[in-house]
Amino acid sequence: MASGEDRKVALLTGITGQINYKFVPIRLFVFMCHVGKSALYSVDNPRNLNFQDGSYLAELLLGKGYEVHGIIRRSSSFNTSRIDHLHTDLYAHKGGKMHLHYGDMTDSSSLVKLINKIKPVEIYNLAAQSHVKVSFDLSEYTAEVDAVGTLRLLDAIRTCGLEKEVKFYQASTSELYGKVAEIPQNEKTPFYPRSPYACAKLYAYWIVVNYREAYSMFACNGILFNHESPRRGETFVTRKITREVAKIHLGLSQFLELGNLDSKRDWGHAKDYVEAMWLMLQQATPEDYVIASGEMHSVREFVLAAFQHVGKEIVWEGSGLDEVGKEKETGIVRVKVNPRYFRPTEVDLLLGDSSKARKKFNWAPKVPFKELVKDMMDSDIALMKKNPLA
Ligand code: NDP
Ligand code: GDR
Repeated sequence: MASGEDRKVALLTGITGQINYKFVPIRLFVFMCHVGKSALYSVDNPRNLNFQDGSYLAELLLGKGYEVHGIIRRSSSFNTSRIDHLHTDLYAHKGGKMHLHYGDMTDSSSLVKLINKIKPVEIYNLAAQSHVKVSFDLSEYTAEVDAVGTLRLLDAIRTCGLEKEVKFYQASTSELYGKVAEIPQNEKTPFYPRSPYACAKLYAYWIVVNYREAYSMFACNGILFNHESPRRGETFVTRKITREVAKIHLGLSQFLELGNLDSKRDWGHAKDYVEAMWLMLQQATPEDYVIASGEMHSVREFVLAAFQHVGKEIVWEGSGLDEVGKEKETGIVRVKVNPRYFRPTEVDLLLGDSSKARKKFNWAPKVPFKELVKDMMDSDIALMKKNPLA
């Protein structure tokens, strides 16, 4: 094995999150490591085309010469042809530098075995049950994966005796701020989680801080605000909107149903945000950083921008559950409110202040809001044209 200095091996959990299509439809959970340059990550749900952060991060690392290892979950509907493609496509693998392994955040022994075998120098923990609304239904499972899973991974590093070698990235979240105490939110803003998901991520945040202090581990929390892309999961609000508006534009659907139109988010592009993950692990000392665009928009504004992209102007009528969005020109109802999408406790607004990251490692988002909407709309229109049943 090459010395720690020359190795570039990354292990990624959550590698099937927002993955690249050309990479193959796989969600990656990534642990990261690097031999000569290698990384390990975990990929789940190979059947699914929407793999966000893991896919973009894997691309970035492969481009930097890493050996990337991704962890994937076993699924009953495993699509072997897609996995075969992932394993055989030299372009996707950049000359065989990408490797997929079965593992799971709920299975300590799989984590220990993989870390011991791969000996990564960087580990990116992106794996999570990441849907806020679903976490109210699957609260125990969410804690198992998002909270205890993070502890398992940190302990697996220690079990392998690699706590002084490995740099660890934790996918923390703006959801930690929840019921916000101040605007904008930075690294010093107090947390007030508002969902089982956010509570689980709060545990993960603090266990990362604790292991950093207790065992001098190089472990960082990236407190990332919402980031989206054409690879975003279909049940998150931005992608749900762009998919449905694309269908309406092509005459494949009449309207879309949403929950709270007034919640506000700080939305950026996932591609920009994975770069910040990597940059955090290249600093001299391990610290926690907010990553955000610094711009806030409501769900309602996202809807308007998506329709505007296909030349439709929406006007709002009524209020509460009776509110609808009508196409100005024709009067056709295009948006309805459905209470099934409301959450028991909502996060009303999030706006990040990422000046620490901007100062410390010169990070800045490149894709503004309008361009993000355009990227997602163009991609979904192309997707629906190719496969109207997608
Ligand atoms: P996704 O939901 O798209 O991806 C989550 C990944 O975790 C998938 O690959 C999923 O695999 C995997 N996973 C879920 N459960 C397990 C498990 N038990 N064992 C192993 N892997 C598992 O999320 P994103 O890519 O959008 O986000 C990546 C991470 O960043 C998540 O931790 C999320 O909570 C966090 N985050 C995301 C933000 C965002 O705006 N996107 C903002 C802040 C934080 P499978 O495909 O099999 O389900
Ligand atoms: P969020 O993202 O909860 O911020 O978590 P999501 O896109 O699910 O919701 C954003 C806001 O939109 C409102 N909303 C709807 N949401 C969904 N999913 N579906 C709807 O129909 C709908 N209508 C309105 C929501 O109530 C909410 O206010 C995401 C995830 O990626 C987390 O893992 C991550 O930690 C945070 O972003 C930062």
